[in-house]
Amino acid sequence: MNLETKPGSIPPGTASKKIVGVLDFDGRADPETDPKLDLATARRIYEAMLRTRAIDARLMRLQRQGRIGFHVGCEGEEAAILASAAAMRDQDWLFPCYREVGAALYRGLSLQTYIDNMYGNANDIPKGRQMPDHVTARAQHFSSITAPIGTQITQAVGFAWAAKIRKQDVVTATYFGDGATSSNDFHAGMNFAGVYQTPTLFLLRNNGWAISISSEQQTHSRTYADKGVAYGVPAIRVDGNDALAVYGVTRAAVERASAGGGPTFIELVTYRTGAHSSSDDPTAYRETMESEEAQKRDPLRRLRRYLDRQNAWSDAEQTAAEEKITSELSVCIEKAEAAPAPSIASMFEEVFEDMPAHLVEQQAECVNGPRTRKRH
Ligand SMILES: Cc1ncc(C[n+]2csc(CCOP(=O)(O)OP(=O)(O)O)c2C)c(N)n1
Ligand SMILES: [Mg+2]
Repeated sequence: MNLETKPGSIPPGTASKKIVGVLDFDGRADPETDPKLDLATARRIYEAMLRTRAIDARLMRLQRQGRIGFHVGCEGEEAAILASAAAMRDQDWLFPCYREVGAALYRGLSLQTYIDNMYGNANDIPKGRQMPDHVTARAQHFSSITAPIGTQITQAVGFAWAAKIRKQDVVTATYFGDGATSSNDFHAGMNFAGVYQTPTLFLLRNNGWAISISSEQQTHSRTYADKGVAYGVPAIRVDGNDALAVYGVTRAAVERASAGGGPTFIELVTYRTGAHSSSDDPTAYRETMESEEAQKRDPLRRLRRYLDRQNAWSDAEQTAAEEKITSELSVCIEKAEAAPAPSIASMFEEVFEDMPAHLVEQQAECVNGPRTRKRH
């Protein structure tokens, strides 16, 4: 038998390994790829990135102080998240992983609503029934964050298919990590989107790690973008730490999907500079040197340098933006800590329009049971 490809050789039909970029490390834009983003939008993206980083730092401190139970942030991945979210139109929907709360805030979710979710208090929309950082923001066209890896991928494809059937001009974008490419939902979503040509953007945040599993352990594919090719979905690799490149590629994919051109798989090549979450210690499985190298690629620094070159940002604006988010956070935290916990009865509510008899019985038993009595 004559196999066309020898074991270990590069198979035909792979995606380009080239990583599309616009900004160099000093914030100079390449005229060939520059999406010529208006400065107001570039500033808005930068401010959102700055805000997201400040929020992450504060929430991690609150977790260390024992005031909240958990936090998962996006340090180092802000451009991948915020520049892509900024490229989506208002009518489009985002189906996030757990690192994209900044995108919901960018779309108008109130900081108080997010902080209430971090505390799981009575004002939290899911009433403490979700983990912290698992917000829900329907008004912002941002689906509820789900904890199981990959489930948002099929949700995004189904939503896009429904929009296509109804002839609505809606594009969906789903964010997921490199680890999620090993999930069943990734296969189901990619295959369905390819066959039915749904208007869906697959935004893979390749941050190099799935908790402690490196990309080398995750896949034997040459690149993650190759996985798009396997499903007949056009795939492109982008520097995920380069806000302008992320914006330009995402916007082009939205326009193609909106015009009936089907899905796009975008591999956002980035790096998770922090821990996976507040429950993780990355020094147990990776060298710190690697993280230091990543600091040089910091997405905030690169966009700031670009803005500086256009005289579109100043140190005074930086300080003002940092002070604003610090005080906004203090107000929201104080309110969230003063709010009561959700009632025990609420555990049973908001699932069924008419609560079935067995739940009515269980609710009564629970509210009259020992959990509602004062601790002795
Ligand atoms: C179905 C499922 N399996 C396992 C987990 C536990 N888990 C939480 S995060 C994570 C790693 C995900 O890595 P990746 O997709 O690369 O996303 P990243 O955290 O790097 O953004 C795992 C395995 C889970 N939440 N759901
Ligand atoms: Mg990852």
